[in-house]
Amino acid sequence: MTIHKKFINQLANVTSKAALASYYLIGKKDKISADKAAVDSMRNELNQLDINGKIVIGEGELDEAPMLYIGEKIGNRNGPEIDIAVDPLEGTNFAANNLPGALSVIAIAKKNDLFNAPETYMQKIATRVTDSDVVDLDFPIRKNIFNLAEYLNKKPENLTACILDRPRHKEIINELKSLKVNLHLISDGDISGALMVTEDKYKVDIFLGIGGGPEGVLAATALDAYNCNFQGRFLFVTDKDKNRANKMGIRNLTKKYELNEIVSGDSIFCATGITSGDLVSGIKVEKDNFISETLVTHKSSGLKKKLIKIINDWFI
Ligand code: VTB
Repeated sequence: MTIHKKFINQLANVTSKAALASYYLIGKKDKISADKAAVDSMRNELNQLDINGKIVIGEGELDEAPMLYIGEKIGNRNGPEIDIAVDPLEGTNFAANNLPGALSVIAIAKKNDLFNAPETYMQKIATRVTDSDVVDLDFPIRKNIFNLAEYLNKKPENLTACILDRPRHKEIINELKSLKVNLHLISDGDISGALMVTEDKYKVDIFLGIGGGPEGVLAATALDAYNCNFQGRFLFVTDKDKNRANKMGIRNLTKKYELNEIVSGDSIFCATGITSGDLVSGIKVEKDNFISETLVTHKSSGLKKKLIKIINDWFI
């Protein structure tokens, strides 16, 4: 089943309004309020859509998140059964500190086509290479870099790798440095990081490292529309993580997931800029209007473009 095109515009409205809701809190040093504003807006807007939706990736489990929690039913029930992944404010630090790259993100697929991801870390790798056996989550870094260099007809020192700047990545970063690979280190926001491999203009050849599992699933949805490659492995470390995985029906806790096991079938992805970043511009104010920019992908129609929307203040 393909997802009707009408949802493209509707979802871009949902993320645009969520982005505007947290835009008012940019630079206020208050991550929680900025997140809450985006969550409230997104939930309100989603509930008006003609869908029979379920949140499969959201703000957490019911006991920790009262809104947009995993399993919450959403929409007015008059429409197709849809699984929804949301990150109403991706990059809470960016928004709170008025830094580039805060986004409001959503992805939808037909019921059961989107992986029901727990709130754990995920080991990830993404490139534009679709041939198998060139880049793999389980290959040593060195092998991935040499294979990728050969495949792209470049030298390792002409490759760029994007990775979250975290102590847990010390070894990977040192290995990349020893191979003379250029680094694009990001402080947060690894949905954008992963999407840097989609187009030449971002000058990133490979994205890798450990980040949020939910962010991995959201990124995979857009990467699928760009025909890029993504692999992910959830990291279930604590007993709580393992129990959650069990409850979700995940039996093999160390499984490496291919992109199409994370998102199968058709999907729509929307990411609206709150503050301007690599991917999209942030909310702009012009006279009485707010202007938003949203990166939209729709797998089945091959759509990959940026939508500009004018949102009137009284709309929210
Ligand atoms: C990433 C990134 C997020 O968390 O998933 C990261 O996309 C992973 O967690 O923007 P740590 O911060 O614990 O490394 C964020 O940076 C914040 O949610």
